[in-house]
Amino acid sequence: MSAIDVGIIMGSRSDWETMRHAAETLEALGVAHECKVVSAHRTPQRLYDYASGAAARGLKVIIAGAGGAAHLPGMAAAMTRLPVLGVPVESKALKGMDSLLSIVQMPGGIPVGTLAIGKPGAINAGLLAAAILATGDDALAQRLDDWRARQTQSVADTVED
Ligand code: RP5
Repeated sequence: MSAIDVGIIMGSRSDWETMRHAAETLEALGVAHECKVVSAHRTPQRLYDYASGAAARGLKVIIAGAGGAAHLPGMAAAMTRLPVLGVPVESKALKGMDSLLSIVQMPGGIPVGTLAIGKPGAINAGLLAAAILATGDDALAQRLDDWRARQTQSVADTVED
């Protein structure tokens, strides 16, 4: 059984600038994870092997980020019963609207939990993965509560410096 709970996959090395925010969020919460480049169209066999073997390896959640014709999260979700969280990476041509729509518009039957475009989506994918895992992990639940409390405390109630 793997000690890694969350698999972060992305369609290209160029997605890392966005997806590293998911990894950093999981790091801050003490969630064991791995990060891999897995392209649905450039490395289809790698995607098949990764997604179809994920549950047996002990992964519990997959975060998949992709840009443009972002079929990676949906293809991954088709090959595993694990929850798949999709992060639309901002594209040059259409600012990530293409990524968002191609990830969020899954036909009924194979869900992908779709987050916001870019960095906010990557951060929230990390938080949502942690929240899913925290339903069965009291220590992680406490770390997530503490993280949220620190965020609350960091918000000043004044606009003055
Ligand atoms: C997608 O194509 C990737 O997810 C990436 O967002 C986009 C562009 O990839 P590169 O041309 O930068 O490798 O597969």
